[in-house]
Amino acid sequence: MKRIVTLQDISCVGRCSITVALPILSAMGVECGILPTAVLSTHTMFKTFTCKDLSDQIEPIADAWEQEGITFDGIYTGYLASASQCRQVCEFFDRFNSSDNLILVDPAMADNGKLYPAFDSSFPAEMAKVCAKADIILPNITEACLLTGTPYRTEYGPDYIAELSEKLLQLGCRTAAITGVSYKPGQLGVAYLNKDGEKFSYFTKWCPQSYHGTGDLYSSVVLGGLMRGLPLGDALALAADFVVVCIEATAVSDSARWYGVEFESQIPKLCQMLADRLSGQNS
Ligand code: PXL
Repeated sequence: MKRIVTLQDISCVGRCSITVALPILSAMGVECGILPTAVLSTHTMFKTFTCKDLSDQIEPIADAWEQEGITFDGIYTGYLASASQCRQVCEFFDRFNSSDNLILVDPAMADNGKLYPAFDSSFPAEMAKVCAKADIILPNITEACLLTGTPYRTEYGPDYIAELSEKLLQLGCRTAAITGVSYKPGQLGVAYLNKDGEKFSYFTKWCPQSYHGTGDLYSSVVLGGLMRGLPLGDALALAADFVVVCIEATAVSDSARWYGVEFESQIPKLCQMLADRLSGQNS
């Protein structure tokens, strides 16, 4: 079984970061180690929240893992709380990266043209250094703009996404997959470009509802798919399809959008969708 480690916060309530990554990766048959970077009462979209920074734990935990000879097939980062935490994560990559493991970075810091409230305008430059070390990055369009200093647009065509992708690769990552891309009303999807010039895009239906934490759900499913041996395009498509399933399941309840999506009831479906993609690959 593949073992990954995810470096993100624990938001105790609100279905994001580690409380999404852990159950999703477990369900997909991947051992999920965690390195919690902070503990919050909820994510930062709730009006009131507490936050205990755990930056001082990153190095001793990494030291202990190194002494134990613990290795990871994948290293996955999401929301990071500060510029200095970005630097610590870069050091962690340097220590635990190897020729046959995969670094996936979800630069979770912004959406709808705006940085999350906890960050100031100097933060994207620090996150860009984390992205530089990744095999795959998964920014949404807002994050791609902030990482590359590109003006954010809500109306665009494939040329804009191609320009953003090229600029993201210039940061140093091997593959840039931009999420939340839409060229036609009613469609939403993902588009990637890699260093070899290979391109791929996949679209599913656009859902009118929007919930917190769907980016974290998306990235966790992508990594699970990759660790189970799916090609990147299949992993991105599986994740897109599963997010739609979860949004639709949530939309029938009256759960507030900041509580995230009800992925729990859909885990059997995820296992089936993964099995279908894996068997399609073998046939
Ligand atoms: O879903 C991204 C995320 C993760 N963790 C925390 C957050 C957010 C987004 O706002 O606040 C603490």
